[in-house]
Amino acid sequence: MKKRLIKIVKKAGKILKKGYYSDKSVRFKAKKDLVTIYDLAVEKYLKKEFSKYFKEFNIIAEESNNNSVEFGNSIIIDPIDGTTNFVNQVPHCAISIGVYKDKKPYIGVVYNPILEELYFAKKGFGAFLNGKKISVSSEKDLQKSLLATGFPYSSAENKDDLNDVINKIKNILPNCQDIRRLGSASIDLCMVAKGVFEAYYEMNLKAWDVSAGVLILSEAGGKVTNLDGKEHDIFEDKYIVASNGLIHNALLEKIK
Ligand code: LIP
Repeated sequence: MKKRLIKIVKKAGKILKKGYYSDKSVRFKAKKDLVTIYDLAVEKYLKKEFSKYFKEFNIIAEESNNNSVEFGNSIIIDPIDGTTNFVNQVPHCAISIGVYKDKKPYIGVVYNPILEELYFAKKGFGAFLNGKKISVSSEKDLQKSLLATGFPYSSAENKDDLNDVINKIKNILPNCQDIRRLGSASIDLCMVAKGVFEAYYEMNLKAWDVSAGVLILSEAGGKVTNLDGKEHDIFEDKYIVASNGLIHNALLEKIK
């Protein structure tokens, strides 16, 4: 499956890359949530190829109606994770593909065709960037840790979510080295996996934002939980907290 999957994702990356350097017609799904013709084109291409070659999996995809799709043996697609970056030509945008067998992560691919970076992990076989093994950082001190986060689209209308973001930053910022906001959850998780960031947290993400990144990070030696430190559920949990494992508890204490 690996070879065929990567071949398909790389081809889809050509569509993303063409769009990145072209005029895009942008539509607003919500006040802050964008979609372009390229999100739709990448998704259409991936769905066509996956249903041709991987018939044993159903498909859950960001721009599709997934109401009648039951999560189980599933391929979860985010055609462009970091659409706001894509629209504004910030080079942090990626195709994210999480392959799940019986609801358990099996393969994860995050491909950024602008920077030509392909992250790959298969359960039990480690995590790789362009074929080279990656692992999380060995930093143990939260105060020396570089973190990443994201801001939810709901902050446009939901005051509780907005206040939550601000309060968490108030608690964490004085207690770490600094905080970054790159704008693509799948890439943020991969940045923790390769040891650039010690940790990453965000609220209100969708399964397609993180379905691949969570496996890539755990295969790189990291830890992913919800706010209570329990196993993270990609469909159910409001918060994702992801780290190198070593600063996880210290971060959870500040976040809560
Ligand atoms: C986006 C994320 C981003 C997050 C947004 C959104 P999209 O994904 O990856 O980091 O802050 O809430 O979910 O919508 O570009 O696929």
